[in-house]
Amino acid sequence: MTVSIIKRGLYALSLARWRLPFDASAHGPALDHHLLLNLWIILGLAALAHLILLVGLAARRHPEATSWRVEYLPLTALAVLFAFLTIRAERLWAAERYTGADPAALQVQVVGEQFAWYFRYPGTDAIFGVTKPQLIDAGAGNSLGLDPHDSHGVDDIVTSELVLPANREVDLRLNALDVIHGFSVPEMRLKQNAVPGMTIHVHFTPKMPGTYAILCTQVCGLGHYRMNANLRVLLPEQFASWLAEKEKAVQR
Ligand SMILES: [Cu+2]
Repeated sequence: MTVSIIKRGLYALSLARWRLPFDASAHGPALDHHLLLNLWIILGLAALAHLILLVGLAARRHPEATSWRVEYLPLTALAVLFAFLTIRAERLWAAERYTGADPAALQVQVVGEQFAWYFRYPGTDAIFGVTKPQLIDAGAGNSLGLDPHDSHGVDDIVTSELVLPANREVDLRLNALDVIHGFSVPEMRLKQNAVPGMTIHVHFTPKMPGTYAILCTQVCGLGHYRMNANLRVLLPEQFASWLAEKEKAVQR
């Protein structure tokens, strides 16, 4: 007990808690690099601005000596710099995560509902079955409202944990049943709202096997604090046997 309090205290005082979370996705390092580049540039500019301020305070005033260059050249340089950073960020995040998913990517539906996450795999036919809001009955084990008469839906697998294979692209489709929820996995550098009435695709490739926390980052109601789940990244062969077992259970 005392040891853990001391450990926590040391952690709170150390620099480690300021570091980014562990990076377990293929696209993460490029995003982290860009984020740190932004922070270093801002730090440099903040220092420079204070230096200019101090020099300006100390120097004598010569209003007639100021040139338009003093004002407009730094302004232009800053505009170009921020445009570069913004376009690069847009390419790294918006362009790469939302479009251009591999057609062979693993398809998984992620559904947020007060206050749980559900994950659906399309099963052996690789096609998601039809869902109907009027069929939703969590008590009867049909949290997503799967239509029992739809042949594509009978092999669908619904789980409360997200299980994925390492090194294979995953195409997530995000939905919400009631209010806006925020699907977030810090170690996978993923964060996207799930919005009622919309299907939002996000694709990524997990690299490191392990267990990671899935959080809800929108205050979605009184039980928001307990709206979490696990992402388990397995080796491809472990994932294949996990999926086969789930498929067998569904067909029974
Ligand atoms: Cu939520």
